[in-house]
Amino acid sequence: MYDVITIGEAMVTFNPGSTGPMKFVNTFEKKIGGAELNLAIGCARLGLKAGWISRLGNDEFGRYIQTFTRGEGIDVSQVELVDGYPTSLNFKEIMEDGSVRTFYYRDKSPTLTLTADDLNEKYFKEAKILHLTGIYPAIAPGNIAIVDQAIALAKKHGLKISFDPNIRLRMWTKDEARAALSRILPDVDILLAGDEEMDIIIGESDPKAIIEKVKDLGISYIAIKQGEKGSVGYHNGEMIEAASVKAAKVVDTVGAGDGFNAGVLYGITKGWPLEKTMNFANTIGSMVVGVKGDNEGLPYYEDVQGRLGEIERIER
Ligand code: KDG
Repeated sequence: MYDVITIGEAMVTFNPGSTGPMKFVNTFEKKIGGAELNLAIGCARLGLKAGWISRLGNDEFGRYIQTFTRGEGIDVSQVELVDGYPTSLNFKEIMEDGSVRTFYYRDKSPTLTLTADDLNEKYFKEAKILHLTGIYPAIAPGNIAIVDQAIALAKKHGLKISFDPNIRLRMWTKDEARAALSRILPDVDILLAGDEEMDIIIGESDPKAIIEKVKDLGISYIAIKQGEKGSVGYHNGEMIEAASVKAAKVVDTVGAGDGFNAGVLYGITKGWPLEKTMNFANTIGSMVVGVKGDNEGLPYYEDVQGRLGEIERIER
């Protein structure tokens, strides 16, 4: 049984060897990125069973991502390496304050070869949560049909649907994002969204106003991310404003939201109270920003316990 399954694209991510404008960066480190895969890695490191549905290029980069993912203990039985579609790339620019710009080379994404018929019903039957993002439908308009089929299978087999809009304005316009993502919202059970993203989708950025609007759609678990301001959670009539956890140092903000999401899904899976879940998720977000890379900073469960002071961290 999988705690979480997810669908999406991963890319080889080239992290700059120095901070500052990318045109002056001369060395890059080969890493891996992709919001859905980051989420799966975050869940697996915490101890959940995760599965990833995807397509990679039948090339060295595709094999690298597949091997890495398998090494993280994530099920890759639904990942195929396809000919004629090179594995996508993402180059990152990181400024001194940790802020990031990304430059994608993903126009011929291997995930374009995935069809709705490729979704394996048995896989959905064996899972508890389906996690979706707004990145996958932004790759190509045809992916919306695959998302629809995934939602249909999830509903048929009683999975909870978790959703992070992850709006990437390098991939589509605000109007396109709003049209596609507002269609998904009524099917969502667990919403994990940034306040600015919800402004694009429903025209509200205040967490309380967002919660009021989306709970009427039937979304039962809501976590609104506000970056340095912390997050606001809602479940079963209870609302919690969870203060942000100060990061020791911010070196790379990418992946913090995916880490937060993994923390919320972990808390939900374990049946934790809302407050504990939100603090746990905020703590993970603060740990991710201290490490360069989209998923390298995602902690193991004991690391979070150490950060929360629940266990003693023995250094030597
Ligand atoms: O959430 C982090 C992702 O944005 C990053 O790993 C790369 O998937 C990515 C994207 O499309 O930006």
